[in-house]
Amino acid sequence: MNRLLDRIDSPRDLKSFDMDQLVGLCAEIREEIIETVTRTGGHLGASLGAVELTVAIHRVFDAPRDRIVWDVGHQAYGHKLLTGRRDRFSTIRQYGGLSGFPVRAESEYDSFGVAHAGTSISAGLGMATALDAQGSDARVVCVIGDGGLTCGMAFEALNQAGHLRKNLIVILNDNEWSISKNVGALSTYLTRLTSAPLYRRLEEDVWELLGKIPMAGGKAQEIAHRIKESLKNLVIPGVMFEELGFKYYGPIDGHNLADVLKTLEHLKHQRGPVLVHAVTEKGKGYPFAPTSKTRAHGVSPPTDPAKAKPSPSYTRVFGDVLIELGRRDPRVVAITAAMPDGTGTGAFGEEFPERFFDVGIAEQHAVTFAAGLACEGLKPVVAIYSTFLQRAFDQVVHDVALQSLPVTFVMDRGGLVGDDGPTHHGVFDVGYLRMLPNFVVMAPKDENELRHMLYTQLAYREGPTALRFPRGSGVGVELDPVLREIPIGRAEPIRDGDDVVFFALGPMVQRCLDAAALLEEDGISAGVVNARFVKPLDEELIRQLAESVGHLVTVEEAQRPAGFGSAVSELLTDLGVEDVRITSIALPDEFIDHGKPALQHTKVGLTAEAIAKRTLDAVRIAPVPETARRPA
Ligand SMILES: Cc1ncc(C[n+]2csc(CCOP(=O)(O)OP(=O)(O)O)c2C)c(N)n1
Repeated sequence: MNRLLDRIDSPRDLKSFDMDQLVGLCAEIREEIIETVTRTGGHLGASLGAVELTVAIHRVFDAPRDRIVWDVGHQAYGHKLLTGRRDRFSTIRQYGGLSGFPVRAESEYDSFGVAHAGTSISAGLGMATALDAQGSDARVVCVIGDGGLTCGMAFEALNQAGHLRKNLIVILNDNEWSISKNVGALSTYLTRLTSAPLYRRLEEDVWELLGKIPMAGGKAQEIAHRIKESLKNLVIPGVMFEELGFKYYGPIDGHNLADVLKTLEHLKHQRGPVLVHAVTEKGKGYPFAPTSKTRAHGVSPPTDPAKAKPSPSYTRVFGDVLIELGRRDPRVVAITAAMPDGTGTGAFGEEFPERFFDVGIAEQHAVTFAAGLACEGLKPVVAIYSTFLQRAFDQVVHDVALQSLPVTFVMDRGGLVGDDGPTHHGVFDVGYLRMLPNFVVMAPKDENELRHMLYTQLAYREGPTALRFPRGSGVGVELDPVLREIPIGRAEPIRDGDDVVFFALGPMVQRCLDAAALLEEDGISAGVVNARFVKPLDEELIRQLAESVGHLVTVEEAQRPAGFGSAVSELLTDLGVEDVRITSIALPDEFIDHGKPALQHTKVGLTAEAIAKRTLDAVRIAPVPETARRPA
């Protein structure tokens, strides 16, 4: 096969391409992305929408000397194809293969690691400032979506960039879509900018004019600039970016390669901060994108039709019970940070539009907004992925916990998430929430318990509560018809055992039941307790079992430092319980690579077999002496 793409081992190779070849290259990149990603699964829509921008950036700038900083990084598949990773592209998001996001350790062309939104302008500004200080004239190009621009930190960065006036090029890739349709006043504003035909035409005229008038002492440029300023204000009252100190170019058609190239060539030599507003179409070239609710933001690999239909996901069960509880109590309101579908809250929003808030990619604001709602007697449910709540830690501490406001946090993707990898694992939440005074933190053993827990959270008015559940299908258990409150801080003993007792958190309960069955074959009698609560702990039960059995094994899919196991150890120390052995099975103090969840669980020792083996070793190495045990 004689593809243009196969001639590109580094961006240098596309410098010699003529315009027809560049256009052909764009088509091939699209084809390659669609062909591969519909097989492997991954972020499709964003990368397809950014193909021409990617080719133009690599044509005009000299990466890696010039720094390209992607926001979120899910649109960088084309960039990976052009920067020496074409041969490994089919391994994307698979264990040992390419990451689905830019990673500094993966390539010198990935100038900044990313996957959470809104970081590009801050990182780019830092680089531009450092390069300037070192006397380098290397350029920094940040590419941020209209969704990413709803992040508070993107504005914090614009604010400083307009003030510092370093050379920084920001490309705003505006496709009007976040994961779902972008929302908010900023989105409306961008639409106004892009649908102001008079301004666009006049802008082009001024551009032309600038090219034609001989630059006599900068006078013509100055006049043209003044014309441009006044015309602009005629149509759009103050282009916000210009007010913030950026030179604003656009809107341009982000799929018109010639236009994009011309604009970037022009800007390459501009001084100070500039922003190019490129209008693109998310999912461009993928036939199913226009009818997809998310413009093909992400696609899953094809499923095996022979496989049994999976049980409904935890997300789905949560979304359903939220609606049920919303029907019962008009004070229940739901908040998402740009992820109505991902968090399962979209259906609640359709039924109760006035009680549903998509705040944009603004987790910090989401949390403090919820705090305000709680102050006035509403029952806000912040539905969020565990990994994204990290961004709002201070808001959780300062605005919610400190004032003990009854905000309900529901954290999806608690635990290892698979193909998205370390940027998306929800493994720190147990640690960062259990340390906070006033918080109740819980994890259900299955989707049925999840429903009771949400009911419990909304009934609890004394302070904030957090619930964490894993990505993916539930266990497949029956759902109780009647919801009930679970006593706060009460664990659930499930299986008796004389030699050792598992204290398991969330989905690890089932894993420990399987491990207990395996241990029985080795003559070890293992009990299992569904811990339910990370905070407050069931002191009485922990003390009693520590004293009667003498060996507790805590099992959690969260970081070991500061995790649930640490909490149990701290408690036993505080209670002065001696002669007890504690084995803590949790995630190691490292970032876990992307790959399939089953493989990740094997790697970290969280399969039933690994849990059983670890426990057997612990029991055999030093059995608890009979004398250390007291009757229950
Ligand atoms: C802090 C944070 N919150 C949520 C997400 C989940 N997320 C991934 S991509 C995305 C939408 C990004 O929209 P935009 O920047 O416009 O890029 P597009 O996908 O439209 O190209 C969201 C909300 C994230 N990556 N980071």
